[in-house]
Amino acid sequence: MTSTQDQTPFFITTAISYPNGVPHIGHAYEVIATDTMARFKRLDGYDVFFMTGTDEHGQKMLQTAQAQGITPRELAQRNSDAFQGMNDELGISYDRFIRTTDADHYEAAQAIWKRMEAAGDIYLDKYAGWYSVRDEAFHAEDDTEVREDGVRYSKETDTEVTWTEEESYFFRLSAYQDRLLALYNEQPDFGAPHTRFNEVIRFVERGLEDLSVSRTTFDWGVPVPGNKDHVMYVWVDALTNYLTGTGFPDTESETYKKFWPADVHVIGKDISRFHAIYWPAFLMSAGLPLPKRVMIHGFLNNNGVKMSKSLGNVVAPADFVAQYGLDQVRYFFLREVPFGADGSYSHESIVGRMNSDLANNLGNLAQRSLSMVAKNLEGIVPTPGEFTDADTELLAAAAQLLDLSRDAYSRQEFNKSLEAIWHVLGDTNAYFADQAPWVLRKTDVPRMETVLYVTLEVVRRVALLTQPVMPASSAQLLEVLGQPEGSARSFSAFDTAIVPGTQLPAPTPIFPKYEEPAE
Ligand code: ME8
Repeated sequence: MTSTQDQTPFFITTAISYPNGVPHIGHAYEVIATDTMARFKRLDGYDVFFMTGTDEHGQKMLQTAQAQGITPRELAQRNSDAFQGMNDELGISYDRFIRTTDADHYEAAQAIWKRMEAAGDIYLDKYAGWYSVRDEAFHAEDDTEVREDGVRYSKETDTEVTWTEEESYFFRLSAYQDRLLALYNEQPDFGAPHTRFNEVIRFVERGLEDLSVSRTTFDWGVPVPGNKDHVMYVWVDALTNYLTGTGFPDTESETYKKFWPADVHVIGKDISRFHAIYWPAFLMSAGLPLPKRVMIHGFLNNNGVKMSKSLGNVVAPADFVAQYGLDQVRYFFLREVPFGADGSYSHESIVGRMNSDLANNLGNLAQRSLSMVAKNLEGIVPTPGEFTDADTELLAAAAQLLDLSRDAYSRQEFNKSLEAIWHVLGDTNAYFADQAPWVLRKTDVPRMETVLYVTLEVVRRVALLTQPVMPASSAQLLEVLGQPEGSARSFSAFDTAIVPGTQLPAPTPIFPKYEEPAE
C-alpha cells in the first residue's frame, strides 16, 4: 500500500476460501474479478486495501483432516499454501492474505463476540436441529427432506444434514429483522445484483430465527470468551476476518479508521445470506459501521455442467493459465460473463475470444499501426495534421471510455467496460481499413501520419483501460507505445495525448492467436 493523505481509501475483499481442498476455477474467477476492481481503483488514484485468504476452522475442515489422517492445522497449512500459490500464479495484487488461524484474527473474533454479548444479543440455550457440514450451515426442518437413499438432505443445497443436539450460544438474529429490512430499504445497493439481493430480502421478510453461534462437540475453532467448552460457529469467526484486516479491535488504529467500513465484499451466490443477513446483523449488534456493498457473483460451469470432483471436470487454475495464458483467461472471464450472472466456459468460447477480440481486434490493430510507424517513420510518433470528422469522432469516442468504465466498475460491471472498449476498437479497425494508410503512404504522407497518430492515440487510451483486466499485456502495449511506467500509465494520463516526436521501441506482437497443439 502506498498512500498519501489526499487519496480516498478503498477496501475490497474476496470471500475467504475453505482450504479443505485445492483451489478450482470458481475460486480463481472470484479473485481475478476482485483483483481487477482493486487495480482499477489504484490506477484511478485510490488508496486501495485488497484482502483475500482462507477460512480454516469448522467441522468441514476437521472431518476432511480426519479422513486424511492429519490434523486440521496440517490440512489448513497445506491447502492455504495452495490458495496463496494460486493467487501468486494469477498475479493477484492482494495486500494481505489473511488466515483465520492468524493470531490477530483470534483477537478480533473474540472482540466482536464480546461486543455482541455486551449488547445482550448472545444467550446460552440448547440447539437441536439439522446441520450441514458441507454448507457449515443450519437448515430448518421444513427446508430438509428424506430422499430415496434414506438420508436427509437440505432441499436448497442438496447436502446431507445431520441431527445435532448440544448446548449452544445463540445470537438474537430474530431481533434484527426490522433493522435489516430498514437497511435494505435505505440502501438498495447494499446487495447486488438486484435479482440476487431480492432473494435475500424475501428470506428476511419471511422472518428470522435466532442463530446457534457456538459448538461443543469439537474444538477446532476460536474459543468462546469465558467458556472453554465452546468454540465459535465458523461463520462468526469467518465473517470477522474483514474487520481483522483493518486492525480491529483497535478502533483507534490508522488502518481501521481509514479502511472500515469495507467498500465492497465480493462473494459467490451460495453465501449471500451469510453476508447480507448475518454479517450486517452482527455488526449492528457490535455497534460497528456496515460494509457499503455486497457484490454477489454467479457460478462458473464447465460447458454448462456444474464442476464436481465426481464428474472429474474440476479444472485447476494453473492448467487453465498454462493452456491459454493468464491475461487471456482474465479477459475471457470478465468479458464473457456479466458479473453477477452464472457463466459457462468451454475451449471453443475461450479460443474464440482470444483470437477475435485479443489477437485480431486489439493485437493486430496495434501491430499494424506500430509497424507502419517503425517502417515508414523511423519509429517516431508523427505530428498530426488537421483532423477530419472521422478522426475527431473516433478520438471523441475513445475519450468517453474512462468515465464509462468508472461508471461500470462502480457496479462491478466489468463486461460493460470491456464491451464499450471493444466497440471503439471495432470502429478503429473500420477506420484503419477505410483510411488505408498503406495507400496514403504513396499518395499523401501527411494524411498517413495523421491516421497513424489517431490510431496510436486510441490504442493508448485502450491500453490504459485494459490494465486492470490484463496487467502484463497492457504494460507491454504501453511500452511499445512509448509510455513509461509510472504516471503515464495511471488514469490521470488518460486525457493527455501521445506526444509527437516520441521515439518508439521496435514493436512486438503481444496477443498471440491460439494454435491447437499438434496431435
Ligand atoms: O464459502 N464458481 O468458501 P468456499 C464461482 N469459506 N464461484 C465459486 C464457485 C464456482 N463454481 N465455487 C465456489 C466459503 N465459489 C466460505 C466463505 S467468507 C467470510 C467465508 C466461490 O471455499 C464461493 O461462492 O466454499 C465463495 O465466494 C468462494 O468461492 C469461496 O468458496
